[in-house]
Amino acid sequence: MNIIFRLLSICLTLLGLLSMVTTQAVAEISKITSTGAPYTGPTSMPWPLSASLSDPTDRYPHGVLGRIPSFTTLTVEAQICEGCPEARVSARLTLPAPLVFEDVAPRLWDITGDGRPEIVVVQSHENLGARLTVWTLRDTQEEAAPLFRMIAATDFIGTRFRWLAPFGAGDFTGDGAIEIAYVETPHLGKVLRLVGLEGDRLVEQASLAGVTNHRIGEETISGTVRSCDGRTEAILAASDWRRMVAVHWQNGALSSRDLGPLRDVGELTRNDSCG
Ligand SMILES: [Ca+2]
Repeated sequence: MNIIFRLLSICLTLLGLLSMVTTQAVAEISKITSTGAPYTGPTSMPWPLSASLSDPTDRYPHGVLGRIPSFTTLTVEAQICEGCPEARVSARLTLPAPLVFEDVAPRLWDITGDGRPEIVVVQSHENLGARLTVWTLRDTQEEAAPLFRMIAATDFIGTRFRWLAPFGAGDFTGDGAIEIAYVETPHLGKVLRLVGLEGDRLVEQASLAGVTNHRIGEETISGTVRSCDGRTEAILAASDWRRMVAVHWQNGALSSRDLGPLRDVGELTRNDSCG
């Protein structure tokens, strides 16, 4: 009898340890499942094709995105390698509390500069508000390997119900590295921030106050990053939404110029031709 109790106790302890490991791991990784025949070619770095959010939750009821709720699941469809006609895979990542995805949609942007897209998405913490995260899919050669990896993130803003709105990426500072552009607290502080990859962090390279790209209830994020005469610039609304401005890097800082009255919010996204 005593031996049975001991065995039971050992089993329960092992189960407990296993569930702790699983809970910790779920935030960062997710198993990839193949929907086609196994790919046996020379390369197996997944190439992201599309990304979406699903599994709405009401545990972070911020509600600034109109009918778009917070989500717990990120799904990325990918090819096993660039140009492979088949062997598509679908990777899913589900966030545990206190984290959610709070975004209009994930973006496929190349942040590392190697041509392969990363996944850029806003994540929010129930007590600390939003942060920007960048994800990649890992090599699938390791059998049943977890495939999502967060390669970098900003700090959380630090306060519940504070959000940020990414709208583009490009080499603003001319050093060859890519910066992601977002407006932090577009309804309150209205600060443009450019962040670049430094190790496993997104580090601020420049900022400018007095611009914005989202109003409470809108289900899209406005603003454009464009390249004109070799110069990368951001098109945004002035903080009062009456003027349109272009922001570019000049003499070691961000500088803005007026582009005229803003009649329609759609102009901020359509304005991707130079002039
Ligand atoms: Ca890349």
